[in-house]
Amino acid sequence: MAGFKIPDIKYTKLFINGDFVDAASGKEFETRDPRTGGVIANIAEADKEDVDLAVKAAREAFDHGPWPRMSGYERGRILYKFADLIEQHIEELAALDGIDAGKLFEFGKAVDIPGSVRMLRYYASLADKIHGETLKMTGEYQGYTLKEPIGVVGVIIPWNFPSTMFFLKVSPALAAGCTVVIKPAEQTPLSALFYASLAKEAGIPDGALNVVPGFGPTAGAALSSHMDVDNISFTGSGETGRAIMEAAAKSNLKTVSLELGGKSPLIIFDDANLDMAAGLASAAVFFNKGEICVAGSRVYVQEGIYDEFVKKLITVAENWVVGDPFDPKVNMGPQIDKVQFERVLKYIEYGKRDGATLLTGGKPCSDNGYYLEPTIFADVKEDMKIAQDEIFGPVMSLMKFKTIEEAIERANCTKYGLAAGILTNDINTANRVSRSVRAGTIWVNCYFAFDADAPFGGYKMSGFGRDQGMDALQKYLQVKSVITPLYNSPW
Ligand code: TXE
Repeated sequence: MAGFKIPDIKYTKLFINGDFVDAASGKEFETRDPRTGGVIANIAEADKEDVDLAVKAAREAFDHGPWPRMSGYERGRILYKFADLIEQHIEELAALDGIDAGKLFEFGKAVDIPGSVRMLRYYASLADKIHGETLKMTGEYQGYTLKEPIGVVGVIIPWNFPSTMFFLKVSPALAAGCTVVIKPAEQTPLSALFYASLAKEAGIPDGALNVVPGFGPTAGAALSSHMDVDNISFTGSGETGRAIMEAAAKSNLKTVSLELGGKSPLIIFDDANLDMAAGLASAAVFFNKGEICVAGSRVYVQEGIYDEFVKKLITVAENWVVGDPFDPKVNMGPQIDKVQFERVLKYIEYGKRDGATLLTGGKPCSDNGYYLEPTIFADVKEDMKIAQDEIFGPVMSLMKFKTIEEAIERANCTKYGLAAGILTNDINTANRVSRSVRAGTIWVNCYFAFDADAPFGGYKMSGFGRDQGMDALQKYLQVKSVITPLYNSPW
């Protein structure tokens, strides 16, 4: 931890119409450090009145402001500048996510923040490449389509990847020419407010990007039920996803996209390299303390390698270093908060109660903060809660299988369909499983291979709509058909 300095907290107010302002109610809430449970800062707490002001500013910026009207090239230039400014503050931003979310500082510096910069640049480069089509039509008419920004976009994000989530949603929405009101998770408002200040410095016009930290049932609900919000882009729990869809349906029928987590299978075939498999399987579920929607939390191992694999897996898991996320030797920091910490412990109890075998871990590993041991259960059955529910913590369910048919069937037997991993050297096996597992992302001989260019989202109850790639841009665009007579008007 030598040389590391906790940054000053510069931004604690709501960011509305280009200014940092207090909440209308004057209320504040505490954001806490999961390493200790202690308070980091008091943050202005947005409620309905503040969301109304933010939406009003975004509406005005959309209906009359320069952002949707400037050329895509100009918008792209401003987004590139925003990306450059973020790049100048990588260390500070990684530190903010480190104290707010318990995320590994070195990883944040190397991956989370640079990945957010890359995301922004990817969409900056697309801002002047938003095209419609020429319509041939039949008879007397010709036409073309215009791709127009959808309007005011409401964004609601969780706490597990505060920076990545911010740019996953905000970059394509802004590139499309939309204006945005974003509500970061109440656990992690710090980096989002910093990004607001950098957006202003980059030249994003007032009202085009508003940041309203607050709680779900108040600020989040006000945004999703707002009559002047045209689209909501959400990542979080299934329960909240349903509430958001309901609010959209009951208000103005705004379009919605939902990314709702998963229970992703990792399938390891007999021919896989065992050392690679043990390392990858551990990382797939212990990375980011298991607080990742694509965690490979169900690990299926073919019977021929099972016993040897388990020995290697336990060794890797027991050498996984849990501790302060600012220590470069550490692999896993604390769970986000007391609620999640206790929820994971409850699932560990369910595992024991339902008859799974606890191979390693299963306990808190510090008196202070929310640290948990990497935990592995074997002999897990498909109908156990630990095999079906998203735990969102460092808990692996290990299962043995015989044939490829069985692996496919079991991989598909949850309500989720976000991602899956396959480890094999047989191309036919890889191809067959890739096409048979119902999930939005399939990683073959890798895991967590994210890229701005690769669409990401769910099948089944993992949600709908895609983040990343060209597909994400389409979420924030309307298609308009313009039709004219080919020669003389028949009217
Ligand atoms: O999620 P919520 P929570 C899963 C994971 C985790 C569980 C609960 O299994 O254990 O969800 O986490 C806002 N209207 N995921 O309680 O409530 C909230 O303020 C509008 C998976 O943190 O979904 C926050 O900004 N918004 C996931 C955001 O929704 C509302 C990541 C997410 O919080 C709202 C996080 C409402 N009524 C949790 N209620 C993933 N897919 O990666 C809450 N919010």
